[in-house]
Amino acid sequence: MLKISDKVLNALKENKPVVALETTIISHGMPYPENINTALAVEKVIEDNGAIPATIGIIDGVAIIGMNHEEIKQFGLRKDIKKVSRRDLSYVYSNHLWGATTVAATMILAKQAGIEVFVTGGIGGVHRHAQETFDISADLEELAKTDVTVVCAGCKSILDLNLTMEYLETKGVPVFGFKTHELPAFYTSKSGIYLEYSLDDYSQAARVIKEQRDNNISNGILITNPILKEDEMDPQLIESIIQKAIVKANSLSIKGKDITPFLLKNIVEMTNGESLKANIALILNNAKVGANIAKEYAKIK
Ligand code: PSU
Ligand code: MN
Repeated sequence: MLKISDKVLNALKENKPVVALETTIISHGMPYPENINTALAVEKVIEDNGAIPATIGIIDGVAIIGMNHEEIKQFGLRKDIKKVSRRDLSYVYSNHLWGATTVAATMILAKQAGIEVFVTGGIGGVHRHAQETFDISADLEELAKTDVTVVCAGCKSILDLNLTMEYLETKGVPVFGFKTHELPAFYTSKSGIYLEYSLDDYSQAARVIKEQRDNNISNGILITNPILKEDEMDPQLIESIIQKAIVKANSLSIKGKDITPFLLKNIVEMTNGESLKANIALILNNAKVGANIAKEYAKIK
């Protein structure tokens, strides 16, 4: 069912640290050519930090664990790639389509391949006004049931971060700040939301993962790693742009799976690429942290 690259397969057999990466961020999350350059740069950071990257997506209906550079480039170029979350998997498999996996679908495939640590930029969450729209990302449901650790820069404030935290609490998902007690808000390091648990270093993160798995507490773990100070955006600027993007999405009746890509694209345009720069910087930083957590976990698991 899965096509695991030789490199990733060998690494898994030898208990070397492997880090999963998603493809929706390439096909639907960033413009060309930054999408491809970033995906390749993220892989390089993971390698430079001593782990093996496994970019995950679906090619002609086959789930690939560990894409080569040519395949990654295709995800940045092709226009016929579906955004694939849990519910889309069987359709895309059975119709031999190309699918870019979201956080949710990447978690499913990482788990199936035996990969514990997954690095991304930001996860989906509870959208603003979800009380009326019911728009809650399937990423949260996946964190509630799939045994994978997701390293991200928190949630984008296109979402309602307070509601997202409540949802994760209800679902029993442990949320950690990496060297912080404040939930990062993707483009900025601060959200005003207190996190009870902060991880001081990579080995503490690895020990948490080990306890979760050894005790069969079956669900995901969320590690939030704040964007670096020098890469942060002005909180007021980004908030006003997010509000404008949401108004535009509503006025065009954008719905369902199209909302997040629409907002991301419009935010990049309205910030003249400044948000893209922040996005790239934070994911490279997450790659470093995730690779080192995977390395520590491989030592003790
Ligand atoms: N946030 C980003 N970039 C992204 C996404 C979210 O900053 O590319 C993508 C991820 O793949 C995530 C998905 O899993 O959007 C969530 O989509 P939705 O809100 O439709 O669940
Ligand atoms: Mn949604």
